Amino acid sequence: LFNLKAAIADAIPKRREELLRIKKNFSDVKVGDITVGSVLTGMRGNQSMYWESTTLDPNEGIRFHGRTIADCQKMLPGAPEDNGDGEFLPESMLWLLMTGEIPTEEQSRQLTQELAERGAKLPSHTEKLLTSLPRDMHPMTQLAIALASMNKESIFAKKYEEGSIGKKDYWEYIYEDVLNLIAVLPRITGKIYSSLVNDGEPLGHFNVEKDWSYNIASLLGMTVRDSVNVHSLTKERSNDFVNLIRLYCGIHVDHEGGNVSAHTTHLVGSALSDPYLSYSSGIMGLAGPLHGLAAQEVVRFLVEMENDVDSVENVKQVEDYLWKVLNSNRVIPGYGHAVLRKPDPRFDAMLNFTEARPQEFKSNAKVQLMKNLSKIAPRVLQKHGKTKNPYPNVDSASGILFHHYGIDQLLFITVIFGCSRAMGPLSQLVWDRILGIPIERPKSLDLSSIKKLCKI
Ligand code: CMX
Repeated sequence: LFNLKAAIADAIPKRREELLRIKKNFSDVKVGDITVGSVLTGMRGNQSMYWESTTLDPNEGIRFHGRTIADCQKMLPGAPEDNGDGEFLPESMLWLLMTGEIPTEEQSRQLTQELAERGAKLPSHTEKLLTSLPRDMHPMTQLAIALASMNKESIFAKKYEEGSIGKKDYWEYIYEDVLNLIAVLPRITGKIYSSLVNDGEPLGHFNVEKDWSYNIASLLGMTVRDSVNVHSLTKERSNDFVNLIRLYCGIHVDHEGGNVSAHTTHLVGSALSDPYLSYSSGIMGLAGPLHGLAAQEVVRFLVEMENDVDSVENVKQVEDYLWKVLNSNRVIPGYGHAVLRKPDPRFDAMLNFTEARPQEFKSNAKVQLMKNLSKIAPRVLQKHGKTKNPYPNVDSASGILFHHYGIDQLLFITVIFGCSRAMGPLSQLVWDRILGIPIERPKSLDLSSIKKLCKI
């Protein structure tokens, strides 16, 4: 089974049968209690969504079909040219998310090639639309617009409109849209970035022989072979950047179902909006500063703080800076989490990337500040006494590493997050349709119903 679609088709009967059996025999089993507290505080702790591929343990962090980041780094295939030395490919992760199985080298290679072929061209209307957008429109808004415009390409939407498909077949067309959407993300990303820094002129070439992350890097002008080479990276640094994209995109794919971008994609998709509309909505959620936009906010924060302190080693000044932020009722971006209660293992993975390259990062004061902060900020936040999790989340490390290699358009950074996050929620969308998960429609409560429940 070299082809991803065939591998999914192979997994379907057992999964459908399992879910059906549980639905039929165990629907009355209680999952937990919903309290007035959870109704009034963003549904915290309310276990009420089905999610196929990832789960988040408050203490241990994310697992992808039960596998930790370290497991994935050991098991998932990387790019053939790296001979086992590079990071695993996000394509390998996509296979794992979709099938629950670790792909073979051949399967990973085949999926890489399939995505490159599907992504070679951006629809001309989307390209034109992106060209026409104001240069100072936020890059995340541009991404959401580009994705929504591709609804015109949706195979699922066309088939549905024709009335030619039955419920059991929906997934096949959703799958086609999902793969086409993921495939075209390097092109959209490159186009948005070139508008910001190169007057819309391409910064690099799309290479059908190469993997998805390589093409993102190339279209950002960061590879030696295929780019116009605006950043003038050496071959070694360029390879490192490609591997940074692979690592970043490999581990940001999903964080179980309840986070804003994943939940939004799933919710909008449950109305049978096609994957382009669904993920465009997810991107709009990712663009919020308490969620994905924290990636951008952290870089801005580090840049500003570095300017403000005499030295990034000056613990007292860094603490004072943090207190100034907290006392003005702002959050410390990159810290805290709604579910996690320990340091984010995705943060550790990003940190390990820098620690494997001490020469590269040792003279970057902002990277040093990011590392120092991960020790100082938890103490300050604990003293502040509000945050349930005072530790760094993934966003506290990631953006500054892109910045280090020359991606200095701060507002752009979350777009790379948007490339990665497509993989988890859109894999779920395929399985939502396979399993016939119905339209999502929780019940809301008004104040008088809550008062009645509280007997007040
Ligand atoms: N700095 C300052 N205060 C913080 C804080 C932080 N980093 N994290 C939480 N708090 C505050 C909350 O604002 C809340 O204050 P109020 O009681 O005044 O409303 C209080 O501590 C309790 O919050 P919590 O239960 O610990 O956290 P929530 O589940 O409400 O929020 C999150 C989670 C991530 C939104 C919050 O920690 C935050 O704002 N962090 C900074 C932004 C950030 O890094 N977001 C990225 C998260 C990862 C991602 O989704 O990409």
